[in-house]
Amino acid sequence: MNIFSPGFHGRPRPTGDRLPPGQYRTDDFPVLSAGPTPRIDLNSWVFTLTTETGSQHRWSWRELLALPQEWPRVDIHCVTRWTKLDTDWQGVSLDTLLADIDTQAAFAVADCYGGYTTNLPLTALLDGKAWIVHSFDGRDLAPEHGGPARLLVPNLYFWKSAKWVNGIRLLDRDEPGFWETAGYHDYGDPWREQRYQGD
Ligand SMILES: Nc1nc2c(c(=O)[nH]1)N[C@H]1C(S)=C(S)[C@@H](COP(=O)(O)O)O[C@H]1N2
Ligand SMILES: [Mo]
Repeated sequence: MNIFSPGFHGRPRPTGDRLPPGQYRTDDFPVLSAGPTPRIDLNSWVFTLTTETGSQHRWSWRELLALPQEWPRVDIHCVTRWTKLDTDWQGVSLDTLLADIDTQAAFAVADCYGGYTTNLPLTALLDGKAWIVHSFDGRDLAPEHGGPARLLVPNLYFWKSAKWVNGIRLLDRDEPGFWETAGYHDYGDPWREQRYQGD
């Protein structure tokens, strides 16, 4: 089963139309990390979803891989102005992880091994817009790019795609993450050029 990139319809748009304002295209894959790359043993890896009432749902590495897999092909946009087109990933949709979760929350924070955080409205994670990915270009996701697993939210600037993700907290109130606290935009839509608070 192969699931093609949702969100884009019809034949691919010409490259120029796929560059958000102020972005340039690169075929490299730059590494941007605010700290050292954590090394995570797959035997102890765990992903924890915590709802606004404090109930927790956990998946081990084996349990993550046993869930239905998807193969999103998406464009990614870093706030430092590079855009990489047609990146290929494999992972589990947040729709799958959230399917049986009872929540009224409107907000989410992604937590990571190493301590990085980023916030999103819960709607940004639903309806085929976000995945926990563990492979890139047909190979295990490299540690510097967030392996063993990262969040992938291609509709938003790439700082929202938390590397080494180990949990998502669902919250009633918005709670700014690492870059958002430092002045980056709360939502971060590249097509509206929401780079900094106030954009
Ligand atoms: N845990 C964690 N996730 C992170 C970051 C980070 O420093 N730590 N940097 C963010 C930023 S600013 C970007 S642009 C992308 C970079 O991902 P890459 O290094 O795979 O290109 O990861 C995002 N996720
Ligand atoms: Mo970034």
